[in-house]
Amino acid sequence: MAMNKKNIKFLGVSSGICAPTARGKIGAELGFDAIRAYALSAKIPESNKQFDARKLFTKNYTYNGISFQTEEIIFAADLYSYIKKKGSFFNDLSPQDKIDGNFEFARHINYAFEIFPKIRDEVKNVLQDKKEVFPFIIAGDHSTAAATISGIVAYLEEKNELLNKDNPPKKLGVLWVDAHVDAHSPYSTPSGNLHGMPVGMVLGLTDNYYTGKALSNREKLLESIRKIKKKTFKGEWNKLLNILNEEGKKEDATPSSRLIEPEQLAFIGIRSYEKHELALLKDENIKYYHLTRKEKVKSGEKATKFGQADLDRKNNELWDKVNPKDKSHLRNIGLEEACQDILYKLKGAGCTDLYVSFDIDSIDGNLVPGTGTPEPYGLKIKEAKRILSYIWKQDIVPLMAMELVEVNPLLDRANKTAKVAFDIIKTLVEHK
Ligand SMILES: [Mn+2]
Repeated sequence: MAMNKKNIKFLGVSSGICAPTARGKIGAELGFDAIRAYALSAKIPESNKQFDARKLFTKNYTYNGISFQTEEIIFAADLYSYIKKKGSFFNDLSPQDKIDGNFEFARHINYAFEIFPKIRDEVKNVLQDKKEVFPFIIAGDHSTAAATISGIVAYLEEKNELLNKDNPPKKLGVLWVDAHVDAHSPYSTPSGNLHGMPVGMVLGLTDNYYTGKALSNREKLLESIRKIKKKTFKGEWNKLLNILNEEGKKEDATPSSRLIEPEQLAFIGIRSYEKHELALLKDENIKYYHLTRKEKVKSGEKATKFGQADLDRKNNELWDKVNPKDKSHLRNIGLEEACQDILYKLKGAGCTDLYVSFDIDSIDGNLVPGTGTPEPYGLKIKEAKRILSYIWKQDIVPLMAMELVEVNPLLDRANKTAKVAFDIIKTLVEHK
């Protein structure tokens, strides 16, 4: 049995402060509104048998035998009143960080403390609905994925308690479709942005995974600051991990467990990552299919920095150079084959249900300029749809929930990225 599509509930999680706001990139909290605005401006269909995009995110809409509902958990306005209360969004940083200026190890973690429990509880509530609802989360910055996974895991754990002992326990598999690995923690982050840490949160990372010595000058500098600041961020990070494990009330508790084990996790589309993240993937034997890493692509033109030249390029074929011997390169295996391979590995690890976290930046940055950290050489839109169609249809590890994140209309051009996001969501409606 593939995914249950009878009742789909869109959950709006409009948070955006944990993306790189320091560079003026606030705006991911408006992603859901941009997608919805695009849908609302669609043409009126000629007959009422046709799909009516204008109705998809209204209170209740039925099409093709599927009922759609929309519920908002976190609003963009919540973030703005939080900032208003603080006076400025930099005012929730610790005093030491404000003295030091631009760098902090878990920026705006106080906002995560506020919204994560709400997201976790509501995701769990929706899953407990007797009508068997499929949650489709449309979120802003990627950090909240950890709260979503926390809600799903809590739901599965409760279900396991009620299960007859002869039944195999429910176990979550997580497929991360993203340009980035998002597996940092304050112990390794180069930016301090929590949207690069949701994988680190669900794996409960409390150490820098990289043990080698090949650090850049900047990394060496950060390491020395990290040593001084560890006392501050350790407590805050542990508090966040404990919130995710529903033990948020114990202030100084050490994180009791990981939400998922590395074997329950896999990646598609990654092409921008730090040493620490790669070390984690290799050491923990985590399955991944990557695309071309930008630094390795050089043919006359500098491709190390994502710039206007990348945005203007019509396609990435010339640049997407593939080493044919690289067995983990997505282009050497094929999309469906990669998905199948990942799903059998997750199934082998005992996973019974799948969650897909789809970051819009998994798609080529040329095609989705409206996102905080666009990366070139990504998936084509058709490829992203093929991956998701395959995931929706398959019954190796059936899909129980998914999310789409990181649309930022303030960085977009004429709502282009919201249109891509909407087209991807629409695939779900059309999919037979
Ligand atoms: Mn991401």
